[in-house]
Amino acid sequence: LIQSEQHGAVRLLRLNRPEALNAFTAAMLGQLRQALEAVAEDAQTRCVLITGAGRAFSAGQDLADPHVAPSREPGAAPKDIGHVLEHYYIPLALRLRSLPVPVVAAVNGVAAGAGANLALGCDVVLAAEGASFIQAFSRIGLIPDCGGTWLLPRLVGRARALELTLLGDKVKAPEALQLGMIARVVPDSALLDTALALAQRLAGMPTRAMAETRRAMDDAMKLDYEPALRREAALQSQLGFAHDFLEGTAAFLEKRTPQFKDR
Ligand code: LHQ
Repeated sequence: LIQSEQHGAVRLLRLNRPEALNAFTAAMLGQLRQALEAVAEDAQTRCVLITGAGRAFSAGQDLADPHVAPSREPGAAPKDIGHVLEHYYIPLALRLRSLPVPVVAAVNGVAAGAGANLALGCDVVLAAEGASFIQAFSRIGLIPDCGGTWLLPRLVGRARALELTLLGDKVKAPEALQLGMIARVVPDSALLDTALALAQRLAGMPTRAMAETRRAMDDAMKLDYEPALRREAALQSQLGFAHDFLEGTAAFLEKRTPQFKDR
C-alpha cells in the first residue's frame, strides 16, 4: 500500500492504492507511519519525497473502510471517528512535521480531504499542472482535519481558507500556487523528475539545519517577534557548534563543495 524506493539519499514513498485513488485505509496509514519511522532511523536518507500512484495523489480517508464508515445496521453503535484521527492521522501528521529530514510532496493528481492536508503539511509542495486540492470535508458533514484548520489560514489567510473549506470546491494547481498554498506547479510529465531533482538538491544540503528551519518557523507561528528572535538564537547556538557549520564555512572560504553530515 506504500511503495518505497531509494534514490541515492532520497526515499521516495508512493501512496499505492490507485484503484481507490489512494484513499487511506487503516492498513495503509499504518504502513505510511512505519515508512516514516524507517526514514527517521536511516542515517543514509536525507530527504523524503511523497507522491501517489496512478491518477490521484490521495482521495483522503477511505469512506468505505469499516473503521470509519457509519454502520447502516439498525441499532449499531455509531463510530467515534475522533479515535481514528487520534490513533492514525494525528501521529502521522506529527511525524511528518518532525522528521529529521525535509519532506517534499509531489502532488500528481487530485488530493482530497486528509490527502490534501497531509500534502499541505509537507515542507515543499510541488503539484502537476493537472493536480487539484479539495477540502472535501464539508461535503460529508465534517470539519477540516489533519491540520487543515491550522494550515490553511496560515497559507492563504482566513477569508480564502473559509471559502475553500466551507464550499469544498476543487482548487486546481495553478490557482493553489497563486493563493500561496503550494510552492511550484510543474508540467504533468515532468513532475516526478522535477520533484526528484529538488529532493536530491535538498538531500545534499545541511539536513539538520533544514529540520531546524522547519521547527523554527513552526515555533515562530506561536510567538511574538522578540521571542521568535530569541528562539532563532537558541537554535542557531546549537547549530553553531555542529559539524555542518564548520564544514559550510570552511568550504566557502576554500572555494570547494561542502560535504554535510549532520542529521
Ligand atoms: C473512494 C474515495 C474515498 C473510498 C474515491 N473513499 N473510495 C479522517 C478520519 C476519519 C473520518 C473521516 O475523515 C477523515 C478525513 C478525510 O479525509 S474526510 C474526506 C474523505 N474524502 C472525500 O470525501 C473525497 C471523496 N472522493 C471524491 O470526492 C472523488 O472521488 C474525487 C474528487 C477525489 C475524485 O473524483 P473522480 O476523479 O470523479 O473519481 P471517482 O469519484 O469516480 O473515484 C474513483 C474511484 O475511487 C471510485 O470507485 P469506483 O469503484 O466507482 O471506481 C470511488 O468510489 C473511489 N474513491 N475517493 N475517499
